[in-house]
Amino acid sequence: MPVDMGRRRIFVGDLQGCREEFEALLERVKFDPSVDTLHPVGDLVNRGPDSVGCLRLAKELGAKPVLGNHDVHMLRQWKDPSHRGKRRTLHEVLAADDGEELLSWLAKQPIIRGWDDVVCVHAGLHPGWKNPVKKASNRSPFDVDDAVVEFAVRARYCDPSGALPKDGDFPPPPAPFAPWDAFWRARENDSRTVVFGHWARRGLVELERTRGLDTGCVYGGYLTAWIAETDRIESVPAHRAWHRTA
Ligand SMILES: [Mn+2]
Repeated sequence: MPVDMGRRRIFVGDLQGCREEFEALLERVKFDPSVDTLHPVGDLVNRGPDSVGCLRLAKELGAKPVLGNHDVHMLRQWKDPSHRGKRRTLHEVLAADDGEELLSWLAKQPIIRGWDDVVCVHAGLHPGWKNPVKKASNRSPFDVDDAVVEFAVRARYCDPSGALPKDGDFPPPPAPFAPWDAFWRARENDSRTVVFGHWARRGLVELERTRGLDTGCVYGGYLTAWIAETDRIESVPAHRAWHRTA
């Protein structure tokens, strides 16, 4: 496919409320909303200092994100007052004049987006999903099977059947578990590149047909963008560590 510099898809790693760095990254890539499209790879909110600012800026710029586990969690709490967990970020957003609008906008975003050459998901794609894009694109997570949502927004390691390790992701589970994207690269007759976030401990991933963009900005690392048309990585340093590493 010919490179069209006029219309770039700019994928942005986990924002987690890092609004200042989001603005700095937009400067760095010379984002032009009249021609470029911004695709945050999920986890726009939580942990960092300005979740509201990140949502507002993304919405104003016409961004087309996928949702991450933190986004889905906040939206579930918004829809269901009995939903478990701390509600601090939800309260922050609801305290803003435009909070309800921001939440409604976020709730319309899917967990997977796809093009002829790229698939975008927050965490991972299940090895058994023959057509991951059809599974969940253009639909709110509330219209998608919970098991599909959970894998897409949380997976790191899985086995060839897509089962997740019982003891979690750290320390890394032994074979046959592998980072889910190993199974993506093993797919035959699929030339699409998958772009994702969610895995700050692993950091930047640049493997064949695989781009991982969570470089831990909220922990004091970097905020990273991938420009699909030119296959370029750009990043800006965190202004400080906003949250301790888990
Ligand atoms: Mn995440």
